[in-house]
This record gives sequence, C-alpha cells and structure tokens, in this order.
Amino acid sequence: MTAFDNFFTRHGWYRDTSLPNRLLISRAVARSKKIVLFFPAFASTEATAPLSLLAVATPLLRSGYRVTIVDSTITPNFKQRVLDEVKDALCLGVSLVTGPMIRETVEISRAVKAWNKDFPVILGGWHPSLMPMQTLEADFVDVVVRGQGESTMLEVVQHLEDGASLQGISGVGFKRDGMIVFNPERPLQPLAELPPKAYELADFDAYERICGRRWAMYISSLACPFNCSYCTNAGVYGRQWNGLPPDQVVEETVDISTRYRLEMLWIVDDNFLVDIDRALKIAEGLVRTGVRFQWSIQATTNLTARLSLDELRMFRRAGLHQICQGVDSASPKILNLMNKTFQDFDSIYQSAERCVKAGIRPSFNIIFAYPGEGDPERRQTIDFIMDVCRRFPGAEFWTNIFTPYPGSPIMQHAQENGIEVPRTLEGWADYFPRYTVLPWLRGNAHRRVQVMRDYLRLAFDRVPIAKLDSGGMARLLQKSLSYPARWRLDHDFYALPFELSINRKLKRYVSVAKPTVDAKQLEPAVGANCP
Ligand code: B12
Ligand code: SF4
Repeated sequence: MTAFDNFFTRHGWYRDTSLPNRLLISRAVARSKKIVLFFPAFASTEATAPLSLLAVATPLLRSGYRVTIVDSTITPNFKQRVLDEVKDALCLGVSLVTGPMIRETVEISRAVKAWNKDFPVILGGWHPSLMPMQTLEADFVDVVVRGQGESTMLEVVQHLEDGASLQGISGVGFKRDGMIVFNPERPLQPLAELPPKAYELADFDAYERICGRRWAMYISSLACPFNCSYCTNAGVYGRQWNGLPPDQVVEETVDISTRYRLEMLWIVDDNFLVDIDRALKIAEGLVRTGVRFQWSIQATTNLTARLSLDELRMFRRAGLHQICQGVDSASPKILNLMNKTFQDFDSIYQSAERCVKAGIRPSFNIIFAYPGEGDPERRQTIDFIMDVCRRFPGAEFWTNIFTPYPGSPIMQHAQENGIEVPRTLEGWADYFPRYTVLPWLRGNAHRRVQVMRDYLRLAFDRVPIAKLDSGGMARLLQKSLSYPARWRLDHDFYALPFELSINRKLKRYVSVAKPTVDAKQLEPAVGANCP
C-alpha cells in the first residue's frame, strides 16, 4: 500500500474505477438472517477453530442472525458446501491473512459470484486490513472490513438486510456505482469491551481428527508496545497494549477448556507478559482453580527474563508449558536493524535456562536473510542456536526466511531492495516465508539456507502442536541422524546432504494427520507470530 492509499483509506475517500456500474446490494439477494463465514486452509496441520471468525460471529448471534462457519481445513468438499450454504443466506464473509489463504478465498468468492454476481462477498482479516484498496479492486470482492470486525460486520450485515448503503459504517471499504469508497477507520476497541468468542460454533471433534490434538486459541491481550521493523501488528492494532482482567482470563480459559474438553490452549497474544502482575495473577488464579490444561504464550525474551525461577515454576503449576519468543537473530547488528534493541543476549540465556529448569519449553523464532544479514551474521546465529540447544536441552528453535509484509516498517526498504510486490490480490497467494526467494538470497545461496534449516530441524528436537507419530524405530533412526547434522552445522558443511534424504524417506512412515485440502505437506507453523 502506498502512503497515498494509506492516508485516504484512513480518512475515508472515493475512487472512480472502471467497475461495472451496479449497486452493491441487489434487491435480488434474499433478506435472510443467515450469514456464511468461510475460513480458507492455511497449509498447516495445526488445525483448530479460527478465532477471527468466532469473534466476528458473537455480535451477529446476539442480534438474532444464524451463523454458519465453513472451515476448509475440516471440510473436504468445502466449495460445494459454501455454495449450498449461501443459497438462503444474506452474505458471505471470508477471513484471510497474506499468503496461501488467498488461493481458496479467490476460488470460493469466484464460485459464489458465478452463482449470483450480486451476492455480497465481504473480506476481513489481516490482508484486507493492510491492503484494502488492492483487495477491493478484485471484481469478486464487494466489501472489505479493516481492523476489528465485531461491530463493523454486524453493522454491514444490518445494512445489507435493510438494503441500505454502507456509507457511514466506519472501518469499511465498498463499491458503489462504479466507485470504490472508503469510510474512515473505526477506532480500536479495547479487548475488555469486546464480547467473548463464539466457541460453541467450533467443531472441535473435526479439528482433533485433523490435528491429533484437541486445542483452541484464546486471546487475553491486544497489541504490543514494541515496534520490530518486520512486524505488521502496529499497522492493525497500534501499540497501545491492553489486556483482559486476570479473573476474566481465568474464568474463560477454565470454562472453554472444560466445556470443550481441550488439552491445550494457545494464547495468541502478541506479548502476554507486558503486564507481569496481570500474568502472575492469571497463573495464581489457574493454580487455585485446580483445573489442569496445558497452555502456551508468546512473549519477548526481555519480559520472560524478568520472571524468577520460582515465578516460572508457579506458571508451570498453572499449566504453562511453552513460551514462544522471537530471538530472530544472534547478530547485534541485525537486531539493531530489526529495531529489537530491547532484547539482549543475557536475557535470552536467562530465559532459556530458567524456563528449562521450571519445565517450560522455551521456543525461539529465528528469521534468516533479513536485509543486511551476510554469512558472518548468519554464522553467529547458527552458533548461538547450537550453543543454546546444547546447554539447555528442551529449548527449541523455529526458523523462517525473511518475508516482508505490507504494513510493516521494513516493507518500503524491502521494495527498494528489489522485492517484487504483487499487484493483485491473487498475486499474494504465493507470498509465504517457506517459499520466499529474496533478491539477495537466490539460487545456491537460497538452497544453502534451506538445507541448513533442514539440518537444524534434524539436529534438535522440536515439538509441534500437531501430533506426529513416527513410531519407535523411525524415531530412533531420526535421533541418530541428529549427530551428523550437528557436526555439519558446527562445521558449516552442507554438501551431499544424504541424511536429509534418509530423513525424508523415514517421514513416509510418519503418520501425519493432515488437512485433505492441503496439497503440499508443509512443516507445521507453530508460533508463527512469536514476538
Ligand atoms: C493464530 C495465528 C496463526 C495460526 C492460525 C491458526 C488458525 N486456526 O487460525 C497459524 C499458526 C496457522 C498461523 C500461520 C501463519 N501466520 Co499467523 N497469526 C496468528 C496470530 C498469532 C493470531 C490470529 C488470531 O486469531 N487473532 C485473534 C483474532 C480474534 O483477531 P484477528 O485474527 O485479527 O481477527 C479480527 C480482525 O482481523 C477481523 N477479521 C478477521 N477475519 C475477518 C473476517 C471477516 C469477514 C470480518 C468482517 C472481519 C475479520 O475481525 C477479527 C475480530 O476483531 C496472528 C497475530 C495477531 N496478533 O493476531 C498471526 C498473524 C495473523 N500471522 C501472520 C503470519 C505472517 C502467518 C504466517 C505466514 C507465518 C509463517 N511463518 O508461516 C502463517 C501463514 C498461514 C498461511 N498458510 O496462510 C501475520 C499476518 C500478516 C499478514 N499480512 O497477513 C500475523 C498478523 C502475525 C504478525 N504479526 O506478523 N498464524
Ligand atoms: S514482533 Fe513481537 S515484539 Fe516485535 S513488535 Fe511485533 S509483536 Fe511486538
């Protein structure tokens, strides 16, 4: 999005397009009380109910609408299902982030439009929020909702039902008489003012069949006070952190986990530990209830390191089993470029040591090939990973190749450095960290980093959310491959990677429950947003 787009979509404006001159809300569309929400597959086995749609659903349900969620991950014939469901519905809402989810968004929206070109298709979530103009330019999209969707979607639906214009609904972009119209942004609502998520709509049995584990996402706070240069969060949620009161978190998490018999909750807050007193009260409250379920959080290393060993042990007693933390690089130069100066190496080591001692798994994220990272900086990071994993067995690292997202501070710089920015909504479908080839990391250099990442996966254990059962023998063989993998990483030697082909063969014996709609078997993306 250009600065121009940004300004005008923020304050509201009109733009003439060469779109066919038609009213968005055709009188031909049934005035139904039924809303269909679609969640496209996100190429991961970490299947659970989409929190975004559960959030959007509550105000609709409370206002008397019926909501049907079709999640492609648990619905093999999802296209037909959506087409059947929309027949007597008022509109279709789709939630998506930048990347592969766009593929099915386009497929479904086009199919719906082929059935009835006047049927309203509404897109919401991170990608439409960050690229509202380009998203709305797609001929199969009628409305984009920017930012929080609870109140906006309800208002959109009410206006559609009444056949009224969407003019005046903040946070909405839409088409009218061949024009793209953006209303002003909707001010952010603190989480405490938002209604609880409609977990009752989730088919947890179906998710469990795919993932092998019964779990859900929960959100207890919004935003993050930091501003890492690769992060999109400030672009949508600002930097004004706000959280739910501890009692509410305890009550809701206990209720959800018992009601739906959940084994685990992933608390998706950007930075759960911003208010340490609140976090401690949540843990104390959970200990007091005596209800046991596992939970994991995302937090920065500097905040994790502020917790003493005793406090971490208390968190463990409360069920906390994993803290995802974005280390991102072990090069001070790169951390500086990432605007991550709040993180120092002492705190990373302290966090790893205390978490492991307390029985909490420290999960660290790494980003390779950030602009400015050369071989020496990458080597520093590998050495650091090896050191932490050897000194603190149980610590784990998840790596990605840098992918600049629209709305992040680094995006402009990345473009100047030759990153090709897709020009259409569909163009963003292949924009994905696992495939990313950067202008400064192509060909052999790119292959080398991918092989190195494969060896890192082999060298040290990691625990994904999805249950992967490799069987005793395969596990033993995989374990034995970890030693040559470590040797290679220590010596920076990746030629003739025969261990990787053995491992790939072994993986054939691993029974992975996977979404039938996901054609590519990809590494599970746990802790995608570890700060
Ligand atoms: C959980 C999560 C995941 C899970 C998703 C699991 C699932 N079943 O949904 C998993 C692990 C799969 C995942 C994967 C990835 N993720 Co992710 N993930 C998140 C996380 C941490 C929480 C999302 C969430 O549920 N929030 C709570 C809900 C309530 O809020 P929400 O999603 O913002 O929804 C609200 C609004 O957006 C809006 N809305 C959303 N949908 C809709 C739909 C309609 C119709 C309407 C009206 C409104 C609306 O209303 C909602 C309520 O207010 C966010 C970070 C964050 N702070 O949100 C990153 C985040 C969404 N992920 C991100 C990324 C980059 C990824 C990955 C590419 C990471 C990777 N390394 O592979 C992959 C991509 C997946 C794919 N294949 O496309 C980015 C997205 C950036 C972008 N431009 O789109 C985020 C923002 C992290 C970040 N800061 O960079 N992720
Ligand atoms: S990457 Fe994490 S720590 Fe950095 S700004 Fe984003 S959410 Fe905050």
